[in-house]
Amino acid sequence: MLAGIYAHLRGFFFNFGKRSFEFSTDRVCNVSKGTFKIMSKVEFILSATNKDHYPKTSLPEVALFGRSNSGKSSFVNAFFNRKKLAFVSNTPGKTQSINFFKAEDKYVLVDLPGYGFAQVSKKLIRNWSQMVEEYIAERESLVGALLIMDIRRDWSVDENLIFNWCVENGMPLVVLLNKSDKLSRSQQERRVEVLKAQSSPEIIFFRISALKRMGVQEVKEFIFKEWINA
Ligand SMILES: Nc1nc2c(ncn2[C@@H]2O[C@H](COP(=O)(O)OP(=O)(O)O)[C@@H](O)[C@H]2O)c(=O)[nH]1
Ligand SMILES: [Mg+2]
Repeated sequence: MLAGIYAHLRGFFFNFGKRSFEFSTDRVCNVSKGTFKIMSKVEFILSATNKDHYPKTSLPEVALFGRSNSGKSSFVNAFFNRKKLAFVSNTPGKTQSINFFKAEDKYVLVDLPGYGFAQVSKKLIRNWSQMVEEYIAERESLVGALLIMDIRRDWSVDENLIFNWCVENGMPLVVLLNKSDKLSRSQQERRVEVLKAQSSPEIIFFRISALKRMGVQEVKEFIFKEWINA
């Protein structure tokens, strides 16, 4: 039977119907209905609020931006196939920090603090922009940035600010249009056109659903192919 093949695949996780077997969580695979997907090995490195605390690694880094409630935490969890990895609260008023996650021992996914709380003070907004801008400008190992948005929201001055930081620092930006499950396929396509027109023709858009874990694997493959192994 299928279960017999697990023994020599150290670190693999198989899902057979409702039963699952986990081994060292090194690398995770999913076998269900004939599909076979490789998930991520992940390790939380640390949280930092300024450059003195960034981890001393030489691995390439991919930054993740997102408005609060866009599904950034859900995306991090989907990305690493975990339930509660992105545990750091984004509650307004709480100290925000930059969270570093090592992926596949090959690169680091950097979860930047969320932006766009309606009720936060000017001081918190200033803290956010200083922290994030410092990271973008100072971090030499940064190879690309992901910006996660609710597909139903328009491009705003906040997204434009992030886009401009990326342009100034020569950083490629990819936009992940999350919550695509809320729209029909044709509505999604229409939203991509609208957002392209509102932003810049240079930007690549992915339609994803962190909730349904759709499109996440494609994002990973893109990162690997274009930014890590390039
Ligand atoms: N329908 C749908 N809801 C989502 C999706 N991703 C996140 N959400 C929901 O959006 C809300 C905010 O998600 P969260 O990950 O906490 O967002 P964050 O504030 O950006 O970290 C939660 O209620 C999630 O369940 C998605 O792809 N589809
Ligand atoms: Mg969050």
